[in-house]
Amino acid sequence: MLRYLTVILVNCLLWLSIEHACGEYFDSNTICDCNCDVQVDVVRTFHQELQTMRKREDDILREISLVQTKLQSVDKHNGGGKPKPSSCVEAAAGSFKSGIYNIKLDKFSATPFDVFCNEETDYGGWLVIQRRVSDSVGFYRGWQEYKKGFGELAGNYWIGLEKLHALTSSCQQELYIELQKLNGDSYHARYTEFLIGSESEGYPLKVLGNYTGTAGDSMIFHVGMKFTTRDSDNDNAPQGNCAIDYKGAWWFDRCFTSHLNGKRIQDMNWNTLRNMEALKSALMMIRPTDKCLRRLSLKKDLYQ
Ligand SMILES: [Ca+2]
Repeated sequence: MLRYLTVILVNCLLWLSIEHACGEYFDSNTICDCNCDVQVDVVRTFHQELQTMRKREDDILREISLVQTKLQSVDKHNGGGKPKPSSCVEAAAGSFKSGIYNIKLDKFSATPFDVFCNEETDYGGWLVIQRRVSDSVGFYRGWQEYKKGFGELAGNYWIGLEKLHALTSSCQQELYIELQKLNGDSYHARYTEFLIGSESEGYPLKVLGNYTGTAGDSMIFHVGMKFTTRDSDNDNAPQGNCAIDYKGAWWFDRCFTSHLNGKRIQDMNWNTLRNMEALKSALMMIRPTDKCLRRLSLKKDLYQ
């Protein structure tokens, strides 16, 4: 269309110029008394200008095509124009159903990964970081496995310290722990903040926030402690390694008031619930705080 309009415009200008060179009126009944050399020059000049304009038109069309390709690439990278969710609040926003969702965390990797989102507890949006429901998966493991994560997303599961660090340090999170006793009674412990440091720091429990709940606060004792596994002793016990002594891995001090990563279900402890009383199940979940949600909301606005 642009090329067609350009040709019409140039032809009109050419016609007017010839008309001007030949006198005020130029029709079949008028004898041309103009200088033919001038007429030829005018035609040549406009022909050259026409060629120049066509070249510019081609250049512009090429640039438009390039920009369109780049925009399509950006759309593809962002999953069809929408940014990939970075939390369960965003991922399960449309369905409100618990299950496995795909999220992306720039701080962790350019590749998205699956997480289990819980939509049952307190209006949902919780991301499961640890779950114990049976002894089908052993939790007495070394540093690399605790770093990477293990188990099954919908079953016995440990998300991995590297993801936990990325999740909690990218945007402020709260922590929800649900515990069940052998008799079936359920209890919970909730903390307004939860922040895990980096591997170079020893994945410490840096921030926990304020406690509310029914299980009692058995986690506060561990704030500031690095993570300890059977092959990486970062605890405060001068003799030995708490992870070996209690067959698990945790933010051990000397050694614990809570320990939910015991080898078997019966090795788990939450002392304020009742010291050394066996538990039936455990569930640890994180969710963006209001402060984080405001940031996510701002980020979403930028994409719209
Ligand atoms: Ca030690």
